[in-house]
Amino acid sequence: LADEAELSELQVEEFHREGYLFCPQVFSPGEAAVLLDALAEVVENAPEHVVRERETGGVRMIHGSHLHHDTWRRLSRHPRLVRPARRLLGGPVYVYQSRLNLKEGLAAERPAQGYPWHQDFSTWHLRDGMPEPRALVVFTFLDTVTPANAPLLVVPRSHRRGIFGRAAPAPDGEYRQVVIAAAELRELCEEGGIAAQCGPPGSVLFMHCNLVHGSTENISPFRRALYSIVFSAAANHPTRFQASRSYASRDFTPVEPLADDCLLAR
Ligand SMILES: O=C(O)CCC(=O)C(=O)O
Repeated sequence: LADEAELSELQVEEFHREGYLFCPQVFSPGEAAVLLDALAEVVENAPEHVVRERETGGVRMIHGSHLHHDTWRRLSRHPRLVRPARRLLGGPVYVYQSRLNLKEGLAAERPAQGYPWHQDFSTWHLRDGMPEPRALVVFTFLDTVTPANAPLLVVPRSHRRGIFGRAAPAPDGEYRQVVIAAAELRELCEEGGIAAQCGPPGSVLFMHCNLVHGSTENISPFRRALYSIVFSAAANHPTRFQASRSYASRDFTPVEPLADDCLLAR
């Protein structure tokens, strides 16, 4: 990212054209170390909003850590995330959701599972009544991500055609996911390809909420942890409230960015 957490015109264009923007090492090694400590804390004191791996019982996903853990709260207000999110969404934003996606490395016979191809907005729209796809997912890389440890796979430019597919229960039972049918996927990938999102810790991926994405199981011995924060345009808030507060926010107050050194200064 350029100075002062501002995206360049070219980066903004790239996001709107491709549906995502990858920015390497937005956070320094020192800041990434603070995030790793926070990861260990939330996994150790896993609150009730934990989704576990079906096969191994290991932690797969934790929702809403920004609501009760200071480091994740600071990350969700970090100027290097909030200012680009405002720019890309064209105004004030609130935090709709956050999740830690863990994907442990292989420790026994069973690997951490992948995610079928889907779009995030479909769930928020169908279940929570979020009106418009004016939201984005900001993934902060906590570990080094390589082609070997099951990176996030995105289909460039697939965000432009609205919601695809059919409703299907999520494998973890936690939320309704709309999985993309094989024929649609082929067409989308023949046009846009598939881009694996790899990079060092502290890198950040800004992803449009209608971009088709997924990932495979992690058969490497290396963990692949990401922290994702969903920012939505301020006026674009849900109209149904059946999801728990840790999953979908009911606080639509626009976030104000903290100071640039907020992860290090305590
Ligand atoms: O962590 C991953 O590989 C995919 C996560 C994902 O698709 C999601 O959280 O919507």
